[in-house]
Parts: sequence; C-alpha cells; structure tokens
Amino acid sequence: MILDRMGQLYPGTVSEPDDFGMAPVEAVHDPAYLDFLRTCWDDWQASGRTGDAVPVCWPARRSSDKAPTDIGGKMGYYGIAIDTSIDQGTWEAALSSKDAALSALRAVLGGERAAFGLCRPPGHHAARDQFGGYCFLNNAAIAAQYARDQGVGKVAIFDVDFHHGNGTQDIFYARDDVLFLSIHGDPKLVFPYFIGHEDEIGEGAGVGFNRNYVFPRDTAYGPWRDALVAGLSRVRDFGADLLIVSLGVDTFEQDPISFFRLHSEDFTDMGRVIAWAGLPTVFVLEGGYAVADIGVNVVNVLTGFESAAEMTAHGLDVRDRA
Ligand code: 5XA
Ligand code: ZN
Repeated sequence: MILDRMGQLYPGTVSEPDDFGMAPVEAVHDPAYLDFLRTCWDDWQASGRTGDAVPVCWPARRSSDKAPTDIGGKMGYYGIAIDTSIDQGTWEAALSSKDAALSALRAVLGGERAAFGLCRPPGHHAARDQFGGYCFLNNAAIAAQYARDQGVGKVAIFDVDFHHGNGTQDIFYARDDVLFLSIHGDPKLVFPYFIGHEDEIGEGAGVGFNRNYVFPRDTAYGPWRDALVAGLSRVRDFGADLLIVSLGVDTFEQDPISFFRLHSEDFTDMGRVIAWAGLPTVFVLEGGYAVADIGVNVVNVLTGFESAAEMTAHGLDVRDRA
C-alpha cells in the first residue's frame, strides 16, 4: 500500500505479490551464494556467534580467490559491506521482495502500461554472488531476466537511485540484450566506492550496453534531468521492449545519507520524463531514507508518469520542462 503525506492511498490497483518460486532467482544468482543466504542464519547461530550475522573481514587486494568454509569467512566472501546484516527473517523477506518485482512485471506483461513493485529489502547492490547495501537478491535483475525468458526481446534497466547499481551492472555487464544505465553519486565519494565510474561501459558482447552518469556533491535536478533525458534517448536507440526502473528516492534533498538536491516536485517531473520513453515500465523500489517523504516522492514519480502517458498520447514532448 502506498500512502502520501496526507494518508491518501495511491490511486492505482494495489495487490499482494504472487509466489514465483526459486527458478527466476536461480536464473540470475550463483547457486552457492543462494545456499549461503538460505543457511547463513542457522550456520551463524550454530557457530556460537551472537547478534545479527555481519561481515567483518573481506578479501582485500592481493587475497586468494579460495572460498572460506567457516561462516565468519563466508560473510566477508559474499558480503560487500558491514552495513548489511542477516537474521532470522532475512531470507523470507528477500524472497517476498523479488515476488513483488515479478508481480509488477506480470501486470505489465499482462497489458498494464506500468506497475510498481514495493520491494523491501531493495536489490540493486546484490550481484550474482554478493550482498550488501541492504540488498540480497537483485529484484530488478530477476525481473529483467524473467522478462527475457518470457520472450521479451530487449530490456533496459534505468537505475535512478542515488547510489550506483553495482549488482545490476555486474549481472549484465557482458550482455547486449539488457541495457543498464545508472545516474548516481560519484563512487570516489560514496558507496559502493569501488565501482560505478563512467569508463565502465561493459565487456565482451556487452561493450556499449552499460552507462554510468556520475555526479558530484550538491547536484540539483537540472543536470540530473539532462542525464535522465540522455539515458532515455539511449534506451530508445537501443530499441528496448521493456523498461525497468530501479527507483530509489534517496536523491531527495533531505535524504540523510545522500548528497543530491532533488525537491519533491522534481520527482513528479521525473515520472513524466520516464514516461516519454513510451515503454511498458516496471518500477521497483530501491533506497530512500527521509522516511516521512518516501511515500510522497514515490507517489510523485508514479503520478507524474501517469499524467505524461496522457500527454504523450496527445503528442506533447515531456522532455521540455513544464
Ligand atoms: O541504494 N543503496 C542504498 O541506498 C544503500 C546504501 C548503503 C550505504 N551504506
Ligand atoms: Zn541508494
């Protein structure tokens, strides 16, 4: 359920997610990683450790690539940051989150112009075999791969969260059937720190199908919007059949862990611009920590998208700011 600041329900159809089982997850994530996630909490407890399971030691530069067998070592092998803990309900929560993304996708494949998966935990930092940044399973990537497996030709994933979508980039880095674009804070300054630079353009068949737009501290909506328009032009040139938006609202000016300067009304315009791509669109929720404003900003994106779908139907070009 999505409520705005006045407690009003977002005026779309709201439904519980369906259970899609494990196959869509196994199509994206490493089997040993999934075993680790499923058994981590039990293994952590059985080892006599107390509190939530957290990584504290990592394979740093010049480490071997041999995987540890002890749960303490496994935490650092699979986890990219100490910010993300695992406890009793983590695995079930991650599974229900990917079901929210897949249910939104199912609505769109069934003919809806757009749907929003209210995913918690988020997913875009989860790589094929890594968790972190509060992410365990990559909801956007699972939806994209599922769409491909259902016969959708080309999928574009546009990550508009404040942080780089390192996990999504990792999963599709060598592929030319899934285009990944991300607008984010400079990783020299902010998480995930070691990935997300503009010279990361893909590898092998994927060269040219990965695009990072990197911005400094205090970036306002103007330049951010220009990157969105440029990225959506790339999406159209690519010939995408489906757009998945990793929708983080931690670009908000009052977000406590980020440093962009978007205002609530900018999110409405963002939704309008995204609709200009003219594609069936699945939104999945990523980050956002200004708790009182998350609902407002998410609803603004969705209502902006809806209003622009009407505008474009009347031949108006929403790239020009209202
Ligand atoms: O999009 N990712 C996030 O919002 C999580 C960032 C975690 C930083 N420790
Ligand atoms: Zn974020």
